[in-house]
Amino acid sequence: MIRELGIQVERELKSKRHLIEFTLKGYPNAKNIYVVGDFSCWFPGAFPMKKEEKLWKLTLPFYPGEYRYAYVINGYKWITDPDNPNQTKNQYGVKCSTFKAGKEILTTKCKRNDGKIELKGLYHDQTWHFLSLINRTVHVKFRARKDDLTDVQLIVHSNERKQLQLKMKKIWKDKYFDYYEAVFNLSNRKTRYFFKVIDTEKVVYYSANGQNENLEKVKEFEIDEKAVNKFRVPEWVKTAVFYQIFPDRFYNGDPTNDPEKVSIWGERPTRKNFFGGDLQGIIDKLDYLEELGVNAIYLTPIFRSKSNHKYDIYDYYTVDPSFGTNNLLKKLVQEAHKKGIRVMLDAVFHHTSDEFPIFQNIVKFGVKSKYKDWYFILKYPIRLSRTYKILFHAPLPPKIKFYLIQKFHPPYETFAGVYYMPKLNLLNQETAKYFIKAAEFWVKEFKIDGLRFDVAFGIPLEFWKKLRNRLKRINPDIYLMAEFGNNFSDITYWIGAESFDAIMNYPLRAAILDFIVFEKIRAEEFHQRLMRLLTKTPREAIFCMYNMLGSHDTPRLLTLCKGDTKKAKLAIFLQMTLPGAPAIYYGDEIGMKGSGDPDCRRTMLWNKNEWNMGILEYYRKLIQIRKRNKALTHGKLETILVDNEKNVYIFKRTYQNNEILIVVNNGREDFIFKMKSNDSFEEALAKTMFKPEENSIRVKLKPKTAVLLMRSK
Ligand SMILES: [Ca+2]
Ligand SMILES: [Ca+2]
Repeated sequence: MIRELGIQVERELKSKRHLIEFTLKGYPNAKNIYVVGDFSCWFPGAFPMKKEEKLWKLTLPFYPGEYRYAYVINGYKWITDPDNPNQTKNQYGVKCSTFKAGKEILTTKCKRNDGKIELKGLYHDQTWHFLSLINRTVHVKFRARKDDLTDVQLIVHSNERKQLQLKMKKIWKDKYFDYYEAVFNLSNRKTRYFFKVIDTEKVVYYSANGQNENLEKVKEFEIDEKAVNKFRVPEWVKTAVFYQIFPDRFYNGDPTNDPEKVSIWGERPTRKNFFGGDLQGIIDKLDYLEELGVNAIYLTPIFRSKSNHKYDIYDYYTVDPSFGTNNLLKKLVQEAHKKGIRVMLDAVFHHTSDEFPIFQNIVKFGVKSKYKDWYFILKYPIRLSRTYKILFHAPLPPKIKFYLIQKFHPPYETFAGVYYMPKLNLLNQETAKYFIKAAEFWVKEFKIDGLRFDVAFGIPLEFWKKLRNRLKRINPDIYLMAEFGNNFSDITYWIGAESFDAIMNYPLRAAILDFIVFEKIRAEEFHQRLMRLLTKTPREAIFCMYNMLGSHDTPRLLTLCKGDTKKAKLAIFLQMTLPGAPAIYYGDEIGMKGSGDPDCRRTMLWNKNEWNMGILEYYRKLIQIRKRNKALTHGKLETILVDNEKNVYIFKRTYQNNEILIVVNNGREDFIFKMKSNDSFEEALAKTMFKPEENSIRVKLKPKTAVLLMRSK
């Protein structure tokens, strides 16, 4: 059952969210029941319900809107809410339930130009959703019902005499609301503000005490710098260009540490084979990375594990011997730092290997093990059924296999039904302590710069909050980045002062691929999806999102482009020019191919004759352009033109007096870009000059190409 309990008010930041209570009857013997939904990547784990007598319960705060959800029993059995008749399907085509938070706000009909204003729809608070303060620049957002208003103005006071009146710009709309934004610089005086909300003749004021028609009753919002500044992200990430390495496949720098049976470098990867790549190999190739221009590397897991991917760790304190030693990891970090290259490791805290000694203790001692609460054991003794074993090894299509494995699952919760990855119970204090210590050990001992958290969306936020506090205390500059497994999920809970600095930006990847590579959406929808992301991401985090076009879990870019380098280049172009830190999956820079896992994990090509030099040069150039222009790393984005018919998207990135105009022709025809100007412009990639003729600049773009235009001095 779903019930709205009321409004949760957070006084300091003036936020009001609707408290939604989820309840479920029955299932007296369940170990865990999770709420999953749009807000948790549909993955069980982050939101466990609590059993209260005969009911399972959980209450979560939401902004008004429509949300989809389901329940997952013991991590495997998916059910819709039996007491809620409102059902739909999620993006995976699976049945789910749906609810509206703040229903009374969503149901009224609104019209622009009718002289009426839907008061309940007006909203602003001082959380990152609506207010951010970076380097004395204040970004203010305001929300109103969709298509209700003719104008919104932001009135800013810094002292009695001076008043700023700013017209707010509409930046995005969703199904129910319009979102407006204005930007101003903070003065040294105490700054106060409120909103003037207009529909033709009707004027209403929105301030800290809500809506008022009477200006005298307005109680202004005040900017408390300390409260607003709670969410801080590491500055270095803004200028980072990441390079993701799957260590077994990058370079074999030390054949003496190879696993027993290694395949020949260049053979096709299987789920089980090894190739002997290692940390020495990465040290040996640091010059290559430096030359490419990357200044941060992200290594998939490197601690002791039996698999080639090492996402099933059995010793969190020791580098896997086939990769090297702890001392070699220290050396790698030192050598990388000498070149100005940061190092990010992969933290796998959602599950361990089934060979992790503590799990083995439970296997041995069963319910008597003192560690039994470290995992979610559904049945003792721990044994895999015959059916499960047969299914697990059967060569079935992945979707069918996944379905069957969930049905005949192991007697404990796992990652996606994989028996050798038992899921950890991080709400158990001892367990949480153990893994926080492991993370602290890496940060302190190895001086790493970042951590990427595997299956972050499957772990309760309470754990992440603790971990964040502890790690940021050791190194305030540590980058904490979450894997995010769903292209359309709401990131609200997953970025901010109580969770992560940023996420692996699969949603942006999906938008770029759908627009450029698959041509499933056109310029208008690409723009909408980009604006949704930029509106829903904390301003602070926008410039340090991990923007990738591929990873060890996806087919490679060039393969998705079916070898069309024009498409690949245009996708790379957007990755390098949109806000956020671009991340290259090893080998993509030389045009490596590979379909889904394990084929996307082929060995790196080191024979230059096999490299796609065109793509490599293109990456190098764009990286250099990024490095020279703060507009691309720190600058705001402004959409200039969305031409759906021609499929052209034009935007501008600006930081102080650094301004870059970016024209993307994703159409099938040539596009002539014309702009009034008396100045000359230089195209940064080809270094072509465009001089004004009859007071205007004219640039011709071939299909599937883009340009970066900068005013020439
Ligand atoms: Ca209206
Ligand atoms: Ca080796």
